[in-house]
Amino acid sequence: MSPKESVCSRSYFLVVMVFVHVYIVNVIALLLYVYYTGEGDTGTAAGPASAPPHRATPAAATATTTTGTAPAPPSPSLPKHHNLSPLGRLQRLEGIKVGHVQRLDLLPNKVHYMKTLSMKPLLFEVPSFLSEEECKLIIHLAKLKGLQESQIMPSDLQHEAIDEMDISKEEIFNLLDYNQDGQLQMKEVLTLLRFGDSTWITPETVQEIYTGLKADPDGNGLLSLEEFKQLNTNAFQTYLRQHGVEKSELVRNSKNAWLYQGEGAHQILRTLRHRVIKLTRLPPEIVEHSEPLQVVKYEQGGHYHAHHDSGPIYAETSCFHTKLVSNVSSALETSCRYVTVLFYLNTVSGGGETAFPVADNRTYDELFLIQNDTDLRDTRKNCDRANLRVKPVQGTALFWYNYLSDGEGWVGEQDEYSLHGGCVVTQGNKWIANNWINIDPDVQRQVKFQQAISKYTNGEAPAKWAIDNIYQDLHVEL
Ligand SMILES: [Ca+2]
Ligand SMILES: [Ca+2]
Repeated sequence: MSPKESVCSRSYFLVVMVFVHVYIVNVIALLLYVYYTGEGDTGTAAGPASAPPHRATPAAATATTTTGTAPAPPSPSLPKHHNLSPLGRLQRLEGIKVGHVQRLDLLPNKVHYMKTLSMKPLLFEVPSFLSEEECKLIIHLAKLKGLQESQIMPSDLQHEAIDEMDISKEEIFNLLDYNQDGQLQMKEVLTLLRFGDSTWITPETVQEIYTGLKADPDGNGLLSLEEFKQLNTNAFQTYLRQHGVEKSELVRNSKNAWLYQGEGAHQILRTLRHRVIKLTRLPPEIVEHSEPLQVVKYEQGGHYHAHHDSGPIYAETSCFHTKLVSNVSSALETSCRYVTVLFYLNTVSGGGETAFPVADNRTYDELFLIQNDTDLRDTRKNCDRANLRVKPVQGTALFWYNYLSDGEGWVGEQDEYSLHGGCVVTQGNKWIANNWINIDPDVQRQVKFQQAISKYTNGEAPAKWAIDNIYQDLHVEL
């Protein structure tokens, strides 16, 4: 592995963990984890940065079948025994090529057409997936439920937590100095500043902070270890809080509500679930036990900087939703959102496009995303530089895969090209809803999860198996 690749993996981790809203302590734990599993390489100036945790050949080969019936003939090409899984192989729609249109039969009296918007990620658009009445009803239900701020304002408490951790300045410096040149470049500093529910920091604000804190006395725009040591760990965030943080300076500026979609839910929400099952062709029991519907409202000026909906998969990674069956505690947790289905509930008067900065790029390079003067993930500034932008039109559904296939009919590696964000709404409000379909890359863990949750549904298992408990780490409150 080249130094550049391992560099990307590490910064990638930071970004991913930021956006799955893991608390700051977890992020630091993760940093240390990545750091120490990388052995001593980080100390040498010319050597590669720390290695990432082992990429999983998804679903560990040690997994055993839980069905106990019909043992398949041992075959090295089918290590995961998908054929034995009651969930079967996952269907994955074909994109064919950008612009390709295919007919869908989702409703008895209406034909839908689905257009391929990009191959990386595999992304589709389905106009009129929802009717105007259905969109209005979903917005109405969200209002009845009550919308909460999607991101809380940064607080002192989060920042105290980091102070209590026993990490030396040198260690943090080494973690951040990706290219190991003994200086922190702007892009390296920017990565530091994107922990948890913090403030989104631009290169301009970093310059302002350097000046305000006299952090860069030699004025070369770089932080040396000596200069870094003079700063408190939270100096940047503290400085910003003291100068006042606007909502527009957060990673996301929106409100949301979660709507339960299981048995007994409002008919429109059940209808939507069934339509999503038809659209994605994924096993109904998996879709039924995925996260509830998230409804999001962006007011004028609202945005969401580009992010991944779900993180990378390493051998050590566990999913929030299958934690109860895996009995493994891991520093690496993610939401395992195999698929995102995004619904536009209104036509936005101005702005509010969904941007895919690197869709169908030839390569994905994390460092390319954060240039010294331009951050392509910044949807307040650089949406017009995104490779693909989708205008919000009422009733349209966007649908994409956050993970590749493993080639054997199950979930494979993360598709980094699925990076996306919400551009600033310049006029009116923007209402969207998200359905995520959560699938554990370890097929046996997903099978165990399905078995456990069906027991709960039948009243045979304790309340910890309620949907709101399973997805509590994703901040779902029903
Ligand atoms: Ca550096
Ligand atoms: Ca300097």
